[in-house]
Amino acid sequence: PHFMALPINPPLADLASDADAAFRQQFDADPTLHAAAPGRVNLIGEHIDYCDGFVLPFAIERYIVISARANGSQEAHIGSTGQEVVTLDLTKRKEPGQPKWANYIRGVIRGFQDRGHHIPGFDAWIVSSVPLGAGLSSSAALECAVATLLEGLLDTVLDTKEKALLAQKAEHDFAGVPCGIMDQFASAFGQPNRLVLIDCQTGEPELVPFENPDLTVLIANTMVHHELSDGGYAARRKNTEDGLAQIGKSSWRDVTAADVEAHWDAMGEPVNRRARHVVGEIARTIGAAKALEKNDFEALGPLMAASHDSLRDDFEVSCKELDIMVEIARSIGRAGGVIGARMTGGGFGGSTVTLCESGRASEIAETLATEYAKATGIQAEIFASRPSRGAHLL
Ligand code: GAF
Repeated sequence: PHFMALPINPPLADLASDADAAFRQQFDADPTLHAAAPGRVNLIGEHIDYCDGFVLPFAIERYIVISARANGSQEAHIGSTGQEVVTLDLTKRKEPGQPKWANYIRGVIRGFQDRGHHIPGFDAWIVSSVPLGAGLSSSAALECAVATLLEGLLDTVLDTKEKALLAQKAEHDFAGVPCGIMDQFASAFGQPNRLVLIDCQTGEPELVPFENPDLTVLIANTMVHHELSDGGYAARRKNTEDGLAQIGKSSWRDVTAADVEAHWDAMGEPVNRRARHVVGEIARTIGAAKALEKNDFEALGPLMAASHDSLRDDFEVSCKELDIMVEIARSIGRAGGVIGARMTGGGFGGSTVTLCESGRASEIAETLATEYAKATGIQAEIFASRPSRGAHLL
């Protein structure tokens, strides 16, 4: 049988030439700098990066690419497909403003300004193959791409961790999302054939091999727009802080399932269920990293399933469409080549991640798309990605 081919992830060179063409059109000059940074998918470890947990994302073959050139002025002119060109006065310390999409850029510029850098004027054009609002960290990709561009403009190189933290601060202070470190770390540290296992207590990433060609990671965008700045994310984070305070420990890493039980009534609804998610998900992520190391897929699948169920029932960040997509993957099952499936990223819409056998990947993608369309009337966007290289200058 023939199945629909999975879409090809646009090569970086193609994105760069698209950005160059738009840049020339807009600015009537040739760009001299190119910065790229990827989105990410998370295999497991959700909503625990801000709880000192472990997370297991990787950088995907979907990028934001920026073509740019110094313009000899004190202004940045930045364009992107479908947006008005934004002008930023670089003599001023950047503050959040309008239009909102430029806040990621303002926030990163501010991070460099706070480190004593004077940013020279530049023109830039941004293109993206990271689906927007799909829970695949297009915002972290933009932050890391801008930070990389500024490194190029200033002829300086930040330590990778510092760059990721600068990008995270931009997200906090300029986009209003109190995110953890997962997305910016994945976008900054990603490498081909490597997962970015992050110990969020120490803030140290470990690059873990993920090379088995028989494994494919499918990403299914439910097309339900995910928005983290509307309060749901911040509310979850607050729940976990309240839970930890009730339990009376200084880190979730020291909290056991028995501690959660013992403080169940005192924590009350919904904090107790949030706490159960955190403790369970930390254990599952450690288990999943070990299972992957041993190619133990029989152990991995149930961990991914339990992660999804916990995010749906206890953490309440899934949605009907994510649940449907995951259910379809589950019903294909191990016999049909699916190893595991779950929602990925912050939730409230966005994407699922399905780990499957490569030989069955197109067939599985087709079933996911067809059954999802039948159930919801929505045409999902499904693609595969190998782990890819983090932010860099081209
Ligand atoms: C979003 C956040 F940005 C991350 O820091 C992480 O908390 C994730 O949601 C949930 O795991 O992507």
